[in-house]
Amino acid sequence: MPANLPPQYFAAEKRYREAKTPEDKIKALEEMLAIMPKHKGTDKLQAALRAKIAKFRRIIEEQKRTGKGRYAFYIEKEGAGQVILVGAPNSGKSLIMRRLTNTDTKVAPYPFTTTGPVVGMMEFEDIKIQLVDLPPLTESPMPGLFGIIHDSDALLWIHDVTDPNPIRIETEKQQLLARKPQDKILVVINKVDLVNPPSLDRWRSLLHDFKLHFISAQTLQGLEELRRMIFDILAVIRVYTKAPGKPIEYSDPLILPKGSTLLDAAEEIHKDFAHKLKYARLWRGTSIKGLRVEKNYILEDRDVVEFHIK
Ligand SMILES: Nc1nc2c(ncn2[C@@H]2O[C@H](COP(=O)(O)OP(=O)(O)OP(=O)(O)O)[C@@H](O)[C@H]2O)c(=O)[nH]1
Ligand SMILES: [Mg+2]
Repeated sequence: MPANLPPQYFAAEKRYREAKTPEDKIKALEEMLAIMPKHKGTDKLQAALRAKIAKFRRIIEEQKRTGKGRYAFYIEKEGAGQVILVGAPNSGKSLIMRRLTNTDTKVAPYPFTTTGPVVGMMEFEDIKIQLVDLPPLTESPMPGLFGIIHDSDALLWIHDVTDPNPIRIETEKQQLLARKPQDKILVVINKVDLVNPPSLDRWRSLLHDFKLHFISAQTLQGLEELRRMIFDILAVIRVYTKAPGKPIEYSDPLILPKGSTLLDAAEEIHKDFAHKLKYARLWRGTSIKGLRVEKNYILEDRDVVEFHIK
């Protein structure tokens, strides 16, 4: 890696790593090429970038020819995390999606209504979480569906409350657990307006080892709590930053995995920044005000940090 690449190069490189579609990969690679100083020392790197661009162009061509492929359903992540709605035909995935995101994914009283991924953003307090509505989970689901499930950050596993079929549930459970750890799956039992509360115990015993939530997308019962539970299943925290003597930056908080340290937060901003970090002052709720904390300090959701650098 040749030295003296400008910081913009690394920003573009980050976009390249995070890009989910071959089109976006190419865009970021082209930016990296444009930013890079052109001299003998960067010849090899230039050639490597051009080879990568060519590779992604071939992938696009391939997709056009076959009309599908691994990259056909790559969904670029946006917001604080990507959460997928999966479940049997007609369980109410699309209506839940509409209620939470205001996207106009089609809802209909017959199965197999949704035929491809539909992406939308759900607001939760001061952040947005990406939701993806999918065609139903069946014995032979849409090609690429399992790839999307695998690549996501968490799953909402939706059921129609009137269909507590143990065989279907077991089949779906195997399909999902092969691709996502159990603590990243939230079970949502929908259409509770159609049954009496005592019948919900059946579901509690069928899925006792999962986090469970009962809703009606029709009457909106349980939907607001669902937003909070979706945030919780992502297992991330929001961290607000401020510079010494400046006000707190309340928009666009850093999103970090639970358990992240002060140093992780600094690295999320920039590698160089993390190198320069000395300590920080921390504000937390009404209890902690301007406490000096060191690099290995574990942050919590809604912490405010003021970075002090060398
Ligand atoms: N009574 C009642 N009906 C609901 C509820 N949620 C969804 N429905 C109805 O159930 C039917 C199926 O809803 P969809 O949202 O299209 O179901 P889906 O899971 O997206 O279906 P596919 O795309 O085919 O997999 C529609 O007629 C909805 O109006 C609910 O909470 N209560
Ligand atoms: Mg649907």
